[in-house]
Amino acid sequence: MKELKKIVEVIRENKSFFITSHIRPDGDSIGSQLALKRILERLGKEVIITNHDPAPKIYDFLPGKESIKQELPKNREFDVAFILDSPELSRLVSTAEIIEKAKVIVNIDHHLGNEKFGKYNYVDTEASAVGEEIYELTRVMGFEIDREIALCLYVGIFTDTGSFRQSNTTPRTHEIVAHLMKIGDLKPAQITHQIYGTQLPSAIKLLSMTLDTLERSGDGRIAWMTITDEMFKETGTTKAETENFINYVRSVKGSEVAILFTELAKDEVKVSFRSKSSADVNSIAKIFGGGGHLRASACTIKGDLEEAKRKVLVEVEKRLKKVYG
Ligand SMILES: [Mn+2]
Repeated sequence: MKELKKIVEVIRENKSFFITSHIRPDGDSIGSQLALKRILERLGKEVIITNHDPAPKIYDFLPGKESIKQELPKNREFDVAFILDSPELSRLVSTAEIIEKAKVIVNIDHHLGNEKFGKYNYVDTEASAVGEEIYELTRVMGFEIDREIALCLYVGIFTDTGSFRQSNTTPRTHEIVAHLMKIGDLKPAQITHQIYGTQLPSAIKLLSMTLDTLERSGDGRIAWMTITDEMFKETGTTKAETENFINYVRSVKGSEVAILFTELAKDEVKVSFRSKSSADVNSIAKIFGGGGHLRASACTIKGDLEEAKRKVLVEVEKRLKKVYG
């Protein structure tokens, strides 16, 4: 609360703002950045959003999305840089250099192990999404949310909670969402359709190929699927189209840890984890330089795909042994 009040002061006292978030942005990073931009603009501030990667096409319906740039503005300084949904600066990649060009850094995040790199750090690991935190910020500011902001925040919370199915969904999440729905006259069925009902046939082809790779450990507690670089090439798809794939692994009966291995490039493997039990996948991802939340985390491993899989599976086995003996 104290930190939030400080951030409100920072907003009041400054004029130019830069907003960024992590590589391969998801619904929460896009939604919360656009909501914050609109809040600041309505207060008469100058705002620029830059991300390392473009936003997935499924978020094209979000108001202001076309304003998100990939190139850092040249020869520019900002009063304040907001860094959203990113536990560490290295996750920003190309936009990290903004740190040297802004007088004040504000860090708003909900990941475990956030490095508190800002002058002000609003890090709430109980928040389901940064969308929730931006909502709380507007409450402290006494700022009236409009339809566009409500939609952006809703999408952030909706996607980061896995459509309100994951364990990070709290009573507060539903209170906030109920309020957003009322203010924005939001239609959940329509939004769900826009995010999950507009897949290109090529993405479905990739999904079908990916489902075919399902493997399980002997006891069935670990389930995993693999997407190779070859599969992306064959279907003409990109990583942006795989956001929902991990949920298919998660849905396998008896699986307690679900893993999706994605070959991002030759010798670069992204590993996404979901846990349905008490197995803490944040600590597993941490072994490989990643992190996230207790039941949802990720890391990127440099090296051969098969080698990465073997290493990860050994660690997951070890963790599960600790839980079950
Ligand atoms: Mn998030």
